[in-house]
Amino acid sequence: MKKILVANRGEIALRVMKSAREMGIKTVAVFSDADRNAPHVRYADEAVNIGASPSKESYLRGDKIIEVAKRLGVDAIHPGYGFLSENAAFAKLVEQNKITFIGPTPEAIEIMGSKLAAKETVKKFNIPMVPGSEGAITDVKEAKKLAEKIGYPVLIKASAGGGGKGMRVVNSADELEEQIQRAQSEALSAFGDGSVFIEKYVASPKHIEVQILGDNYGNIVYLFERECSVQRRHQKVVEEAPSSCLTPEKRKAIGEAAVQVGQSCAYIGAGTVEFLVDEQLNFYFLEMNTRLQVEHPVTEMVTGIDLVKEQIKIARGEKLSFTQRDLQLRGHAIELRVYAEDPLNNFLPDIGKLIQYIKPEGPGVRVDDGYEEGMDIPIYYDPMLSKLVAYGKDRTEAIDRLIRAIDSYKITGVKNTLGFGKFVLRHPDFVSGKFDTNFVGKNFKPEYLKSENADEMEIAALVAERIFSGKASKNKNGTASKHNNSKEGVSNWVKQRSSYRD
Ligand code: MV4
Repeated sequence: MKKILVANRGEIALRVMKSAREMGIKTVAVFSDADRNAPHVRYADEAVNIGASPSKESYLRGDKIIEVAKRLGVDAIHPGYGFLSENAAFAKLVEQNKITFIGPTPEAIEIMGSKLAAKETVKKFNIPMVPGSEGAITDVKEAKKLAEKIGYPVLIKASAGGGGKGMRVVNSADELEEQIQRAQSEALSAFGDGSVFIEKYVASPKHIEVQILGDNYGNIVYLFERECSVQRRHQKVVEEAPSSCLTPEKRKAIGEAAVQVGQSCAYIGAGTVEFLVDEQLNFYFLEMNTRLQVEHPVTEMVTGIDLVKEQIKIARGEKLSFTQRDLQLRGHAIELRVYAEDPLNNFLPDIGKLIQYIKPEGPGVRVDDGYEEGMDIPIYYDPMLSKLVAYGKDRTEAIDRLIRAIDSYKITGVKNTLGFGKFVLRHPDFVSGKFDTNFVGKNFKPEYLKSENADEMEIAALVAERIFSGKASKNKNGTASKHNNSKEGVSNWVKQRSSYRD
């Protein structure tokens, strides 16, 4: 493998090219009009414009990308995440053109792209799954019986849905029929597949996913888990490895379950198996993502393994060079996704010129990004500016380093979520590890980021932190007060320094 085309943009295109370069492999960038001057274009050995700015006319044009690959004598295509990464037809077309697809087989992509097919495939392996319907709902009466049996609330999910799209919570039998019909017609128009199914609704789950790697010889290992519960409307905000809620025994059990999910579809390459974890630490298989994920760096930092290199080696036909026993967790890593969004205005994407862009540095800090000072942030793509990752010997050191990095990250010109990230990292429930997927909805109010006086709020923050960690004053009942949303007290344990935003 001498030359790889990266069918992506931004930070992940750069990330992939860096590993390729370390391996002595030449790189080809493709780019849209909006990305003409993007760093991934300059970093690559060759770069080709593949069309207009909208993704549909460029990064989603599999036909054009393959044409470029053939013209430039490319050996393999890495799809990154998003765009064509989980498109089975594209993976197939790549292989039909005698180019290596750096990823799983089209068959595995296809199976795991359907939640129903995934559950069906995994069933033979005794993987715990949330109680629910077998197959798509075809008969409302039967669905009602089942819902009665598993107990309300139930959740209706679209088989082809992803990232929470097409999900509906149903609280009682009299809503069920209407909600099923709505979900079906919505799924049909959104995904071209109207199949929906029901599951018992787990009200306050944690979201934990397991990284796996499989080679062409049937070897599959797990690279431990990532805790991804801190998310806002299905957009992940903070991810960490390992999860502070798992015991070594649970970690092994969930890891081995993930490997079995991989075995169920003869998985090759890097993949992620998603689980819901309830308050009793029962875990349930949700779905599998057949790509390299955004949050892969935290796994790299705690395992010391370069996941992109492993993907490339596997695609070259090499055997995994390590076994499960060789893999060890070391330290703790936390990633903050920095978005060009305005937390004070419902996280509306913000575009414009990056007037100042100065990255944090220092021990244990990694920044994966795809923009530079002076660049325009285009409106056409995902608003993620960068991933700020901190590593420490333990969780406390990782948090401290990440906050230190946030404080020295200078971004002006576009509104961003650095201050929001600091809010999360300093929140007592985050610090204590007592959080689930409801964390942001339950705890965040935009007022917490608003202040005229940064210094004053820094002090308020410190005081609040002490109160909530139980180190200082107790309330009248003699108990350290749990979170309250009043303006005085907590309201601003986080105050972003005014330099974060313009
Ligand atoms: C669930 C659930 C509760 N009960 N399934 C959301 C995205 C999709 N991958 C699965 N999701 C969920 N499935 C049952 N039976 C709650 C969620 C969920 C969620 C899952 C992972 C991460 C964040 C989430 C936020 C809200 C709901």
